[in-house]
Amino acid sequence: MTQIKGVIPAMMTFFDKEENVDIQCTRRMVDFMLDHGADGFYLTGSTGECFTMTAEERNLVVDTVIDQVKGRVPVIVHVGDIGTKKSIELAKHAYEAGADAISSVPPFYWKFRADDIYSYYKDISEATPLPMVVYNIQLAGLMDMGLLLKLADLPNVHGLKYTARSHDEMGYLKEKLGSDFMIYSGCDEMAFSGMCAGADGIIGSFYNLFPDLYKKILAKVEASDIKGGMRLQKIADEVIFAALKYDFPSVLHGMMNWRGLESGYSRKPFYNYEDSELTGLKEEILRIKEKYQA
Ligand code: NGF
Repeated sequence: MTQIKGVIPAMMTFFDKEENVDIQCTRRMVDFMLDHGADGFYLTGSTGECFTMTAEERNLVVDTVIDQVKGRVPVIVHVGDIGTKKSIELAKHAYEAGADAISSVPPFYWKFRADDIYSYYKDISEATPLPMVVYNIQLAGLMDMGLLLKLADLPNVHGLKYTARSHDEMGYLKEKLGSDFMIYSGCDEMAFSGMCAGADGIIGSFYNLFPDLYKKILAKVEASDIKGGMRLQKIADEVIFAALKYDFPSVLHGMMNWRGLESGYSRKPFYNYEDSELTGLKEEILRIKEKYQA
């Protein structure tokens, strides 16, 4: 697979007030993130509120972003859904639209057996020539190490997005699967640790907001500057912990607005904040800024 590395925002979906995908806003956000160092995009994942969207809407986001990116960075499209047939259709669209890779969470809600999950990934990854990035949310406990290794053996599976607060397994998998197999750390609070454990890149929600800060964290890893990297991660974490006291991902829209952007809305049932409801968060972030400037 093309070596897709670095800071990859799990892109939010930007809706207008009537809950339609806001195409102009999406284009502006692509440019904002690219101007601030994004190395790629991960579309229509959970941060992108994909499970509230129709296939047509997901495809519209994919088409819009790919058109706006114009090949400047790679685009990974999350095609996960509960039905294999639905995911295959999304994957085929991603391929035709010019995506660089696809990705998927395992099927969820019902209790699927490991063999069902294996077949799900096999069927989707065989449906297009695109490389597949398996998306493991460790907390969900749907896939164990044995299954992940079996999936990594599938011809089109070339990557793993690994969202966890510990990186022992992830580091082991990187070592075992080799340099051509891309591993992405998916927990923004643990980006520094994930990169130190051998990840090739980071995919996450807060990179919509400040990819620039995370570029600096990755540079610290590259320079083996442990103290510097930890300090920057601590700043990010304080902001993230403050933000996570609010409804997520809708709070991200409010925070993006503070970067001088009109970043649209989340879709119901996600709650949309009035700016006045976020005053406490804004003050907390200012305090964090002052603390670290001192
Ligand atoms: O939202 C989750 C839940 N994780 C995201 C990210 O891994 C999701 C993470 O950035 C993602 O990439 C996607 O949109 O599919 C968190 O929001 C962040 O670390 C704050 O906890 O696992």
